[in-house]
Amino acid sequence: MKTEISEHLYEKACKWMPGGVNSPVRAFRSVGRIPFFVRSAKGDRLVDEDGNEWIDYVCSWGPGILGHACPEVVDKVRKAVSDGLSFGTPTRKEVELAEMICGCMPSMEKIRLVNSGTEAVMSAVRAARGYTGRDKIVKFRGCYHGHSDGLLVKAGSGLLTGGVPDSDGVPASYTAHTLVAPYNDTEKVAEIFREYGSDIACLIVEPVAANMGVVLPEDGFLAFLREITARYGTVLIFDEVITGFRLGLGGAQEYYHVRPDMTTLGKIAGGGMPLAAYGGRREIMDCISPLGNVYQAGTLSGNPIATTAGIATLSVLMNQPEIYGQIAEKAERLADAYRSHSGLWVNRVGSLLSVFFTDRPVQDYNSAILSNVDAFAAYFDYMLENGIYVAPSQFEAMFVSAAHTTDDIERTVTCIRELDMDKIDRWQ
Ligand code: KE4
Repeated sequence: MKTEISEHLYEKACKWMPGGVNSPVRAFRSVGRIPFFVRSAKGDRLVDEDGNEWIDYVCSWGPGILGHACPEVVDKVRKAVSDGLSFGTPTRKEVELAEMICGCMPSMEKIRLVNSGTEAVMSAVRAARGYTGRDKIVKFRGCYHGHSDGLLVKAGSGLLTGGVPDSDGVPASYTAHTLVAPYNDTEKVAEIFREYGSDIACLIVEPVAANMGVVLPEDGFLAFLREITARYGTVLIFDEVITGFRLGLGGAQEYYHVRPDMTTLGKIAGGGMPLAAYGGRREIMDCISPLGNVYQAGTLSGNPIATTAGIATLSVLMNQPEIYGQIAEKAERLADAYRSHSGLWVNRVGSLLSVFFTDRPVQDYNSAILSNVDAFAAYFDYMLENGIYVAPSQFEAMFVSAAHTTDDIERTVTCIRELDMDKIDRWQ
């Protein structure tokens, strides 16, 4: 594998950008490699600056459900750019995209378009606090909701105390109202509500966790969260930045038949362009400026190019809903291959999956971190040497797109089945 150009670019990148990247996970630090620099992508393939080509199972961390440079999307974007890039005024496309999203997710009676998942979550939490007049929020260990201060938290000592910042630069006072529980642990959630229920503005959850690797909600977990939040007048927020339009047009809330009060979206909703959204019950969203007193704004919110990509992407998915069954089948082919090895644990829902290097079930953060990250790094190298790019971290997800060809899936299946677990151990 030639790497000279990527190495040269990385050296320059490190001079101008922290870690040479604009988002930490891209730096490949947890797999101990220098990252490759992508020149172009088409369908299920990435091509880097040295000409290496990979079958891509990261899909830009989820947006690429149709594959890269999907003609139905790129053609529309290409035309849109000739009409101007940004106006800072209302546009027809914002209305069209809002109608499409709210039509797919009826719990989103009103919506606000923003530029990133972080911004969507930060704004949704502010809206929930403004609507309830309460301060505390509940999140789950191992769930990631973007990098806004109050959500960069791990559990404090004991589960009922305020969160401890996960990051430097976040004052402890910014996370004191953030309570953390283990994912899938209804008992601990009930304890938190018994202690703080009347002061909890919102509970935010990834309905399928995908930031500790993919961890599925146990039967009844989401329904329990719906019941207890309703009982205490707490706003239930589903962070569907990953699962939205990934598990189906109605996201995880349709898949698991649980209706949240608010939802955050990103990634697929913008077709890979910087577009995200938050929305929910009308009475909550009407608290948002200029109607209400919860302030939120954005120069490029609802940008005409990003909305074009979002509309085009959702149009393809709405016109070809069979895509969801097809990509789920492809993902199951991969999961089945991983299961052929002892010492691996696979979690999959639809076209979203993770393989963990542990032989024990992975149902929350504490079980996920038992995975052997050195073995994962050796597996990552093996896959890359075989022309296959999976997420460069044990605690990320694998995505399958409509563009993954049968040949590439079968090539990946063969590669997985031929994984030599003994050699992986020696590779560590
Ligand atoms: P962004 O601000 O990165 O657009 O979205 C934040 C976010 C919010 N909620 C969920 C459930 C998310 O998964 C994310 C971001 N996901 C990561 C991948 N695990 C983005 C990749 C990265 O950070 O570079």
